[in-house]
Amino acid sequence: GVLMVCPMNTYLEQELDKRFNLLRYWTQPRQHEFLTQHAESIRAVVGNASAGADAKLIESLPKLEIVSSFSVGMDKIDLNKCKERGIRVTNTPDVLTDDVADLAIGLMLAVLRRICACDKYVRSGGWKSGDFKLTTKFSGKTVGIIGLGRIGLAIAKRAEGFDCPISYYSRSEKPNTNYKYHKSVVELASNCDILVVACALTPETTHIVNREVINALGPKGVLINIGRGPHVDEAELVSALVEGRLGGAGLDVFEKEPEVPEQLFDLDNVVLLPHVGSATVETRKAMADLVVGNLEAHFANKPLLTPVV
Ligand code: 8YV
Repeated sequence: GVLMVCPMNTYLEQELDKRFNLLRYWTQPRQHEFLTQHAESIRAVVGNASAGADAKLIESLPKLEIVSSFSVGMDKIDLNKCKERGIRVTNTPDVLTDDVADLAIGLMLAVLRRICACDKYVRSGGWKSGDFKLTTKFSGKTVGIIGLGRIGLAIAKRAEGFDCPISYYSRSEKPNTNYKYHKSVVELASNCDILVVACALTPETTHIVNREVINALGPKGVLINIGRGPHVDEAELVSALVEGRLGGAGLDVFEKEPEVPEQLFDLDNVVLLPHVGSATVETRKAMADLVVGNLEAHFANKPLLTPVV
């Protein structure tokens, strides 16, 4: 049996249904009893960015062999526990890189050029009566990236097309780039116009954007988060935006999704998206094919397509 922990994608469900005995965890009114009842038959778990396999779930599944995640991020999976138990883990890297990087650039343009506020202005009839205040140029702005992995690099490549100087922070300096390395996030934030979070969420990167970083970015600086909500101290972000200590923000992720701080709703220097970085028809299909392909490979004793553990 394959246990799907929450709803993700209809195509993925269909493909899993065709091949396996698919158990839909979220539809069960009594989840504890359901797990006990199926514990001996569940050999795989399919999770995503909102629910994966924590220690408790793993412990209740003695026959679990593989966790196949419908996401690149693995912060909802207890990787140590999986290693300990010899449980394999797969994710969906590469196929979503373009979409997430595209959206990061979209957020930069949307915040600086006030695309959403302008759209609202037209729809509300404001154009006929008033004049619109000027916005901020994007081309040539310095883009600072936290995490120069697959997604960070794809953002850098795109921003270069807008003549943006690129700088970055990561645990160690990367040998193969000419981008400027900063050895702390505060130093990076002090030296860029737009700061982008593009690293994995781990205990070390939780609240990596804190009050000090936000103040270093400053009243003209813009924060873009396409990573995970907990990368940013959200309460500090909200107060900085409300007090004008930060120039603006483009956010695809939040600390307690789907909850979004309502104080942000009135700010037109902020663009808010419902965690849609990878949400295109093309990419979600490619992600689903990877999830299924990894499970098929595992049960056929073949090498996994995108193994993590
Ligand atoms: C998805 C994501 O939103 O890949 C990730 O880490 O956050 C996204 O691609 C999610 O996993 C789909 O439900």
